[in-house]
Amino acid sequence: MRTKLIDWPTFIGSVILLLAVTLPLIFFPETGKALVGMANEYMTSNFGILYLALGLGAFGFLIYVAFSKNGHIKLGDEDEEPEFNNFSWAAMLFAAGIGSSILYWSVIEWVYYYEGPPFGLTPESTEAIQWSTAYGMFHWGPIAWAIYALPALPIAYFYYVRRISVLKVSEAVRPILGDRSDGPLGKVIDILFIFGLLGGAGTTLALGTPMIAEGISELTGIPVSLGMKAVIMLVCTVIFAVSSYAGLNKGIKLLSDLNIWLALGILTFVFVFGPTRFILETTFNGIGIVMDNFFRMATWMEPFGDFGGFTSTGFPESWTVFYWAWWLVYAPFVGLFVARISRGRTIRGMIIGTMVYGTFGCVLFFGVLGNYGLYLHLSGTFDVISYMATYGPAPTIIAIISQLPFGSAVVGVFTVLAIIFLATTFDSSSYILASVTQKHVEDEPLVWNRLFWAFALSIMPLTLMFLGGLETLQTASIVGGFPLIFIMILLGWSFMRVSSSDIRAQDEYESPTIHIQYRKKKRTPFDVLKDKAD
Ligand code: NM2
Repeated sequence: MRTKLIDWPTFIGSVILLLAVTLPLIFFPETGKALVGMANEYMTSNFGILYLALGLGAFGFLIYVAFSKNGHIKLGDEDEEPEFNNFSWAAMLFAAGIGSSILYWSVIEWVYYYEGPPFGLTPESTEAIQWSTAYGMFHWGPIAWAIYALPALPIAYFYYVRRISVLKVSEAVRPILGDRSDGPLGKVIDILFIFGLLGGAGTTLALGTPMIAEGISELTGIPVSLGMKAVIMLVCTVIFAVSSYAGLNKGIKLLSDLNIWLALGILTFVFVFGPTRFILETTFNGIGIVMDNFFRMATWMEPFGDFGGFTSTGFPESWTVFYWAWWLVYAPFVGLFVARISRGRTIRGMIIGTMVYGTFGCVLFFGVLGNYGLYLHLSGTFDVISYMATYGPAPTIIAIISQLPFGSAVVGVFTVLAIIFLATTFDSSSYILASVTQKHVEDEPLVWNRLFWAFALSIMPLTLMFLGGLETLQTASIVGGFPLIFIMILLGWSFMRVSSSDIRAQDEYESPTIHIQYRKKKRTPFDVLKDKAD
């Protein structure tokens, strides 16, 4: 076992922080829950605006970078072809950044908006129906993907342009933090990111497992139990551990390709055998609503609270702020991963690819699966709302899917897809967690390290699921992810600083792609700046 490569302070620090949060939850679940709940409440109600501002800021920033000079920079050698073709790249991006939660929320999210609509509208009203077809796409749309894409900029830049073989968040903020990146501050940044990701992944697992369990129960007739969920989690863990073990090319890419084909298959099936015209029109209409109200949705905070005849609904906190926070805890990981697979692309290609393919994929899911459920309800074929009130979300999702022709077969494929979606998010997470806890990554992170994180990713939520503290962990990770807001700003700033100074230092460059000839010995204005600062 090679242990010299491991960055022990980060590795041990993360494990300690994790135990420090998990163990009290195991021993004092009630108190822990109350405390974390209070922290969450305090944070989302007082700092909700920071999240919304970050989302909008990231969106504007990326569009700016994509069309600026910095966007032309090539990640890799001048004549280098992209390491992965567009299809595999988009498939890996989507499969890593999106887990089984998309199957969960795309089918059912509209129900929540229909029953608890935004802007103080009347539940179940015609306006509520309209918004319910649009809000899901917004929460999984361009702003969300911009949050994902931002960390990829400095990380990819350092990895492929400056060729520093360190895949770490702390490394990517070095231009701003200087040597402090190697000190405690840098470690804290990496540990916070690891903690956030583990919690975010816990949320994914907590949503995905009951849904997979319902699917299996529908197919086999075996009732859902805690034991069954545990077995499912273990099977999923084995699948993604094997994929992570096999590495980027043999495991992760293969599973991602399979994932995309299955997903496209299911979406096409529902589209063709479901209410095709209704799906097309509601999706189109929904896109229009989002475009028309994009900034309104991105900034809506209910500032008037309970005065002046306004009633606060808590909608922005429980949806938009929560979602941005959830995307945020995943963002450094997706950024690290996107950076890793983007060799041979330009910064601009990476940004636009992430935002466009990502949003497009989510729109497909929400448009097809969500509107299919809505159709069942509105047409009176299947009363989704009452079913949901009686049985809860996971059984409702499976019940909606089973209404399709060849219902059981589709439920089968849907369940397999959920498992693969879960696995493709988790294999890349463990791959990245392993990279971050190493001093540097030659080609791929160490195998035992990858496996360690693969198991850590699911053993911990599994334990909490049995003890009932999983929700608390999810909330804790969202709360713990708060500092990531500032880390995101540092990441964006770092990228601009380094890439702009490299561009300035470049004697000549050829449009349209800038190939930075970065040699370690050559002093750039950035180095001069750094020396001055030192
Ligand atoms: N996001 C996309 O479970 C998953 O789909 C992973 C969740 C952040 C809402 C990511």
